[in-house]
Amino acid sequence: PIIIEDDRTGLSIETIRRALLDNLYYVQGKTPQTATKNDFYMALAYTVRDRLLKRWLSTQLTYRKTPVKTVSYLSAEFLLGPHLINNLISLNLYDPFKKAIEESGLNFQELVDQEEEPGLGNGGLGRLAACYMDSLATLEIPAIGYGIRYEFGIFDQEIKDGWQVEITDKWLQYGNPWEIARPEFAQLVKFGGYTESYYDQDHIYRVRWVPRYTVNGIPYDTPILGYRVNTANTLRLWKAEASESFNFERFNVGDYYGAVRDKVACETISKVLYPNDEQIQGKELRLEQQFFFVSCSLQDMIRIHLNKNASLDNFHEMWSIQLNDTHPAIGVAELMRLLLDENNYDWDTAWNITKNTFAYTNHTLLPEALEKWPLNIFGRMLPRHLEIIYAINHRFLDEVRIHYPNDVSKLACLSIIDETGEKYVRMAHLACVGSFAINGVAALHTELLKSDVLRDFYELYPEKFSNKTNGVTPRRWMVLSNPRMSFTICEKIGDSWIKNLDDLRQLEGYAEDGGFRNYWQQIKKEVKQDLANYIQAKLDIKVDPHSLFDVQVKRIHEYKRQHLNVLNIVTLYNRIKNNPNLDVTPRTFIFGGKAAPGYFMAKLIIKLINSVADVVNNDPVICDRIKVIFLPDYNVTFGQRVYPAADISEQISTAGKEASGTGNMKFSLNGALTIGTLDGANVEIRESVGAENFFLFGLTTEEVYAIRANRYTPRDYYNSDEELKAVLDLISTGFFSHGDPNLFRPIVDNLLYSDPYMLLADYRSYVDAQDAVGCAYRDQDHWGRMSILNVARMGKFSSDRSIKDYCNDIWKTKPFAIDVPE
Ligand code: 26Q
Repeated sequence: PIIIEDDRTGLSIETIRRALLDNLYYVQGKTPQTATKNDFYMALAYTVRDRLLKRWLSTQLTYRKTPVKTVSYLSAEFLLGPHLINNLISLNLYDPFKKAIEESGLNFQELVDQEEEPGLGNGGLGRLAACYMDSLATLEIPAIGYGIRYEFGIFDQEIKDGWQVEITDKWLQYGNPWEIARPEFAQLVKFGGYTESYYDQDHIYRVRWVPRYTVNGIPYDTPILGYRVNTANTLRLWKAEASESFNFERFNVGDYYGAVRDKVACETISKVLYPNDEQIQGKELRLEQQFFFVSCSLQDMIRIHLNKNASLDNFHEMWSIQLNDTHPAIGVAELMRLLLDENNYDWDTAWNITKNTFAYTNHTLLPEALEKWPLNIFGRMLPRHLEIIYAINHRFLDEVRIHYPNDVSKLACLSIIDETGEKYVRMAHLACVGSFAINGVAALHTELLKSDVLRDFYELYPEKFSNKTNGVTPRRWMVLSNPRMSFTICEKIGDSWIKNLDDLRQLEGYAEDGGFRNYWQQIKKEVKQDLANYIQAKLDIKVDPHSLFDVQVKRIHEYKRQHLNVLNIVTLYNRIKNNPNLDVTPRTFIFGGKAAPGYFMAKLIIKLINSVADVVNNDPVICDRIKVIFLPDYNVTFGQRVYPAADISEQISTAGKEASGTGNMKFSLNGALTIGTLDGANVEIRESVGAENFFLFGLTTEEVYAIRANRYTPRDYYNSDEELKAVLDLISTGFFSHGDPNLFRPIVDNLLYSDPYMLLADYRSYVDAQDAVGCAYRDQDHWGRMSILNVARMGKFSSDRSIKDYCNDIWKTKPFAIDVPE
């Protein structure tokens, strides 16, 4: 009998080919003769989407009719990266799709490269949210991610004359096949105005908020597939639109133009992602964004809850809301408002529900990154929330007074309102008071939260604190990005490690197998050749895949110390210039990363890297022994290329500054060795892979604190280290700036006269560790062993492990398997 498969669901190569042409015609409105590459990509994406909808709809239907506890992950950022291949891998359809495309006479990679990645995040925090969504689905945990559908994500970076130039990220311009708008679930959000009290029909005192304007939130849903399970969770992102009633008055007085202008104004709320990480300015629009998506999300959860529950009495038993840093912390006050004002709960009941619903993750140790909002801005935009926060604070401080009867200083330290100068709302304090759980993102970070940043809260509520070391998804960061290595691993130990990363441990035995080590290094060489080809194509620079690939990719920030890396490069440069026959291990230094547009020093560091690259790469004496590459526009897509190709991973932040890091994990999982400080998760990575397989350098957190306490004098290091002096002097003379001694003066002066991140104190130790790296690389056999052991011992750093820890210790949620009817 002839079996004809449905175009929308069939999995044979023939059907996929037919479906592709069908979608090209009926969705894109094109025939192959006139279709662009992007048309073909869109048709391909819809063909994949057709094949995942069954799981998504089954999952959502199951959640709707089952009383399961749901995780709600609130995050201002989700840095997803491209969907297409990830979804194919999850569905186990990669091979048939690739074949179908190729048999259609198309270039698979070319179509895949058409996808614009949704860059709806700055860096680590946003990417963590994306890895956690992947693990939640793979572990079959009922979950929903809530955030903002920024029309423009993180800017695209171009390098002009060595400087960063920002370009608007128009990721939606050709349409987004992975999202579905759900205007029927729109929510209204109020802003501004005033509050008034009244007595309701039962003569109970109540407050009503009379807003100055309202904004409509339209949800856009993206399915998040679990790996080879039926679960497909939802990422729901809100877009701001003008509400109907909004410009009523203006219309009534015939001010049509004014009405339209106001309409545009409120649509700016979801226009653009703020491109700052770790250094924040108190911009009103940012607070509007935060309240906008949090209010939409909480109202949406209440809507869903009341679909299957009689009341909100059990809200906290059915939902755990995770606050991804303080960006959504206003949720504490908003849930109180929704319960008190819109659902008529009394304070104590509302507070009991609220404080048993929220949990808060802190991601930073930098004091300047702790969010606080000037009271006047806050009160003008959210008058009712300010009242509620005062009421929360009043009761909280009563509790503090009982705990510390004779200590008024505790009140000022702990208060949600900072009254030391200009008044502020401290968002971390609101999050701590309003949450039942507080966690850091690496063991060291959590200890520093307890002893330092949140010390007073730890003293008051020790039971709320726990550590949840970050993790990354092995699906994207191994299987997808490094298929060569993944196949090699599967050949030896099967594929269980993809879901059970601890199974990588079985590779340990093969580290002793000389043949396997050889093969392992050969694979690495091939991956490095791929990157070399890419660099050749993009930058027209030739790099040698036999050289040591030394990679630092991450946001550009002084605390991450890209400029310490530069000091080492210039040191090597000086050594070769002084001794042209020096036998150095050939190295390619690869940098990537964006600087916040308003962060002068970070932008100057980019210029410095490019200026040093210009000199080093073109000096005949160097003769290609060292190459310096700055790859523009570092993003998830480029990360997928670069982690697999690295030999050495640079994790060189000042101890006590990097909360965790997650790039460190991606490198090590791809067989790179780490040169790093005892900071963030580096500490745990080193413990896991073994100290002998990790290049440690630098001060410890305790030493950093001790030196600071005794006044740090960076000049002493300059005066007592010839090589360091030569490096800083060379930069100062204008050697890398066409003779201009002023260009890099802000960097050199900062190092000599203040050096807040202690580069000079760590310089000698870093350069010596880099020498050890260079030596070690010459013994390829030994290097191969260390590389295999790194991968074999990294199981802990799967985001699956992180999510299981959150589920067991914080959310108390269990997997719920999804049935998909035939
Ligand atoms: C806040 C208010 C206004 C404007 C911007 C912001 C803002 C935005 C993004 C503040 C901070 C961020 C991002 C922080 C971040 O990415 N932190 C990183 O989180 C990772 C995941 O836990 C850690 O691994 C990194 O160590 C930490 O730096």
